[in-house]
Amino acid sequence: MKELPTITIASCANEAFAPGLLMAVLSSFYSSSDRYSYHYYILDGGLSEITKSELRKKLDIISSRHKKQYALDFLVPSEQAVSQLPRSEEMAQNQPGRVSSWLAFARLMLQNMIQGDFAIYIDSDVLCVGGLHHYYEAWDHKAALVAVQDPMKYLKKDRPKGLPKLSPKHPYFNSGMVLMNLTWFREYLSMAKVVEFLHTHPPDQIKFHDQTIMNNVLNGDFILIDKINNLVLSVDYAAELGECWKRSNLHYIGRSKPWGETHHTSPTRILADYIYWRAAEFYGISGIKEPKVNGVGKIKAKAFWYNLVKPKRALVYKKHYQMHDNFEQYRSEVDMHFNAEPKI
Ligand SMILES: [Mn+2]
Repeated sequence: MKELPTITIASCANEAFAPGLLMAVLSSFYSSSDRYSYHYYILDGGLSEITKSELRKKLDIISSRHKKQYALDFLVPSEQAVSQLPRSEEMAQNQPGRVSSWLAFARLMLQNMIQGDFAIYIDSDVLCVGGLHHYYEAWDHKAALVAVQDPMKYLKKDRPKGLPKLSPKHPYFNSGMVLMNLTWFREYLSMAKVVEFLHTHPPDQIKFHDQTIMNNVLNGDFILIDKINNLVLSVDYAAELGECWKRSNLHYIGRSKPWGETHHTSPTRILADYIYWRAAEFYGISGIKEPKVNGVGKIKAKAFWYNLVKPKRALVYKKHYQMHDNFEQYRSEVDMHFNAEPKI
């Protein structure tokens, strides 16, 4: 086979996130350009052998059907590396419901776990339709990071007290899908620096773990790419899904995940959850229920009231209820997309 440039992709999960990991890895491999080969590193937070072999088996299917090349390795951080980080109980106290162990720092630990000068890190709550190669193609081989602006938009909203004031327009990125320049990290944001950051700021000032740390060290100095590359499913960004989902990588932020036992689709996630469910069927990932939604009345009421006080905000809700009103059409587009080829 021809030698292709290799793109390194890393992710991390425990067994509770197994369906999400399967989706993230399989959909990223399937959707990313065949001009590259892909080397996956999975930081293993306690995955079962079944999950690991299922992942390999399905990557093999995609690889042989679509003539794509990949490698897959599972990694576990050393006890020494884990022991430097705050204990899970400490973190759980400040951030109830969030991932609270070394898993939260996985992308920062990567610099010491793999060779090479860069990696695209993806959370295990994403579904790629647009592919990840855009991150690589946007990178100049110098910048510390390539990322998408978070719906929160500006760094001042997640700036720990005591750090120098910044101009209000410094962009803030979402760390769920990022290209990391590992050489830069080894030099300027090593694990020793991460630990120092954790010790010099009170835990309640580090609202989003690694995302807070990376943003506040980088101070806006990174390459921003279009938000479709990491379409964070906030109410605002999700309103645009109807037009852009086929080019997007969807990011299912929030506590309730599409594979969760108690997951209920909210009215602003109907299309996103429908895409996830259909994709799960395509990739043969079990445990995801078909989304059912009601509550479109609530969206219409919000659109009405916002129209009186905040007309710009009203537009977001208007887009959402139009998505409901045209749902049959969207549904058939999604069905067509995932029916175009035999299931994995
Ligand atoms: Mn995430």
